[in-house]
Amino acid sequence: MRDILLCPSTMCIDFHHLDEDVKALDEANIDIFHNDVMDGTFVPNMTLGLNDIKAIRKSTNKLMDVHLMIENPAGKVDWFIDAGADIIYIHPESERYVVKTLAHIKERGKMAGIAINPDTSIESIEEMLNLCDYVLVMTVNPGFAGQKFIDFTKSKVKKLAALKEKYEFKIVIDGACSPQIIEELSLIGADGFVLGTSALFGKEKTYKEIVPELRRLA
Ligand code: S6P
Ligand code: MG
Repeated sequence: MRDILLCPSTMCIDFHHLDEDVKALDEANIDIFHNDVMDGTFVPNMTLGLNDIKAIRKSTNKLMDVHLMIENPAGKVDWFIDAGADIIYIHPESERYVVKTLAHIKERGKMAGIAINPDTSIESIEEMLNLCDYVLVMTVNPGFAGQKFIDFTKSKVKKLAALKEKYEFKIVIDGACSPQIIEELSLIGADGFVLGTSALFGKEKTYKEIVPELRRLA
């Protein structure tokens, strides 16, 4: 069994009982809370904001990432670091000076990651891997939970897996991570999975029952 990172997507929580659910996920032994931030421009949706991130931070001491799906995130990463994020993902498609922003995140003592859309080739981001602790591979077009897995993105995971040793980063998969996808992609080098409606939320079973079942798939 390989160790995998299980990262529940907080936009899939019913915010009527946010504190209760974050604590239940924490107790179910998940690894990283995945927080989706959207601006309605880079992606056609809006989800969490700074107040939500701060509220989640108060409910858990686990690692928290923020996945910034916003135009020009450079000037805004500090807001999310100050709100309690440990890992910040930016999209190279959204930013002119990606390397400068990644370096800034690391200078602030946090972990940096890039999130890549299905449109983005691995070749176009290879040099940036020098500054990445994580790479988030989007296996759907970003914006919404509950979408269909885009099959050709698997080849990006394979290409990235071949670069992991050289640059020392972890690969996390975001979008339609079903139990079957977790099993398949962990075999080809994925280190972690964002969990949404495909594997964790809206199910009959409790988080405490589902999380160990997912770990056994890897
Ligand atoms: C959407 C966002 C993701 C989703 C997650 C939902 O663009 O970045 O993090 O919240 O993919 O999971 P699922 O299983 O419903 O697709
Ligand atoms: Mg995400």
